[in-house]
Amino acid sequence: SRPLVLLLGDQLSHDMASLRDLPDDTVVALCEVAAEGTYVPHHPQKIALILSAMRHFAAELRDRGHRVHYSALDDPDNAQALVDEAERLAGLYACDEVRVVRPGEWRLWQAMREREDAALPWRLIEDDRFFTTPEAFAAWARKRKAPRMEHFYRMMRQRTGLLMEDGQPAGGRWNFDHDNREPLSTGTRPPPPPRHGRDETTKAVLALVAEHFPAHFGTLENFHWPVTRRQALGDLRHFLERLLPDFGRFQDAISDADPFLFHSRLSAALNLGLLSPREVCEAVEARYYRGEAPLNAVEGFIRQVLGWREYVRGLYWTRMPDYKRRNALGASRGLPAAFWSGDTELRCLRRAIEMTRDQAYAHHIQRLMVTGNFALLCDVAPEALCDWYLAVYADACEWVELPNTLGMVLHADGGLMGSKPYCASGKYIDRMSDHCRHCRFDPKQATGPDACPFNSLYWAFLERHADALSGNPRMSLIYASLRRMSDDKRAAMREQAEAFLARLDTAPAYGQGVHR
Ligand code: FAD
Ligand code: DLZ
Repeated sequence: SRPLVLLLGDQLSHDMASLRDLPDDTVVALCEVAAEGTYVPHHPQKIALILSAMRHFAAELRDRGHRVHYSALDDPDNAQALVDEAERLAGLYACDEVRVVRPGEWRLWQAMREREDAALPWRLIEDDRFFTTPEAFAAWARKRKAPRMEHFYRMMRQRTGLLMEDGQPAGGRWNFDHDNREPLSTGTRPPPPPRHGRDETTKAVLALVAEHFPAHFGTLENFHWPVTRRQALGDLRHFLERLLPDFGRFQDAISDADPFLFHSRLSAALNLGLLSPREVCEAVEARYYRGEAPLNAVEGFIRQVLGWREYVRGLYWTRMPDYKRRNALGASRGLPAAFWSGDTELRCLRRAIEMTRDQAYAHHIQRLMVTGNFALLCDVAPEALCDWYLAVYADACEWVELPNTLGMVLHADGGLMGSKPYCASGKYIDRMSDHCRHCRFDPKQATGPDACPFNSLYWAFLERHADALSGNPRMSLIYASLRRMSDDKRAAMREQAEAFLARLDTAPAYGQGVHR
């Protein structure tokens, strides 16, 4: 056969299954297309990262002797959609099939699968860059009534041997989360992230993105993402040497000034394929055995990559396409307009959105407990919120974004991702961050003009969704507190929340407004 190999923008690994055992002279195609840049309004840094990484990867493939066709965004013949462009190139090079590894999104997978029996057949190949496959995950999940990340993670630890000693978890426990909840102590200054030089390729891409996507939310100024494996390995080294020892204890901390703290910033490089999850986990594990990083940090990190990252992917591929339509709490509000403008008096929310705009990044706790928690408490519709998270982060791919947003944040999957919603009041944000001291609202007040809106929103949310949530054993303490409250207090809180929600501007859906 004479295949055309299509490599997608998040398939930038030299050991991709689609690059193995190729007939001589096979054309490997990478295609920049407008459709992928605009199906949600991606952050300009995310588009620039992907296009620059694709261009660098194409050059590396040529250096390794591959025959590469690179479709640039402004090529006049470009069909501007992945399937159409690949089929155009297959015609151009007289190929008789298109080979591609499973893409990271259902919509593309579906479009490609529909062509498996076409005159020009598409051959879909399994992605083996992960620790597990959707098929193996499905087999594991089938045996369980209620699949839980924790059980999956333990099985994966045993299967990979990561942090295992004679069949037992290192340190005698599977989980060190309770050591990983410190707020940032005064005077702790995390080192700034590495800054990679911008070569001519990256400069050209930054100019192209500025020209083609001028209305997308987000700035390009702080573009420091690694666009090659070499740069990504530099970021990994920086993480191992400078950040990992404190990664655990400050994992849940939030800072008004620092977007990155001790987080690795490796998600984008992992998702594009510049780094493999296995090499990253093994490098982190080695630091523990060399006595260079504590177990709570190392286990905390491996739990995220070997546990959560693989679990959400398994859930995505075994539950789609129905998963995307789940809305267990019946949420229907549009996206708050402040998510695009940053224009809000809630300091924590404003800073998370500003950091997102400036860095195409916010760390996990900001995504979950600030923007996510706010959207949950306001009953924002899953579709509106998912489109936002998919657009604004450099690391966003639907297979990982959707379960985190729809499941973990909004509890819209009825409890598959988390056994209870991660809802919290202003008290949590005050404990974990220094935002409140810069905020005009008081986290200790629940009603009145100076009260932190998170407080009344929190109690009103619990009251509104009591039918769905109060029977949950993990929510029983909190519902007991709600019941102990006087009727007057509950009513005052409800009124305060309703007044806030009535004033909350929502943004027009994508395509009906400008996202700046
Ligand atoms: P670190 O804190 O250094 O964590 C290490 C690594 O663990 C990350 O690089 C990532 O690969 C993995 N990881 C951590 N948490 C998760 C998680 N919950 N699910 C899957 N992997 C995880 N991550 C994405 O890669 N893409 C997304 O589109 C994405 N969307 C999210 C949306 C929401 C609403 C939430 C709450 C989380 C989302 N996450 C997503 C997970 C997590 O927030 C990011 O992986 C993390 O913030 C990336 O920064 P980091 O590399 O510095 O992570
Ligand atoms: C996100 C993205 C963007 C902005 N542009 C491209 C592109 O021009 N060409 C491409 O192959 N991939 C791009 N991507 C990544 C794809 O959207 C990604 O491969 C799918 O979402 C599946 O994960």
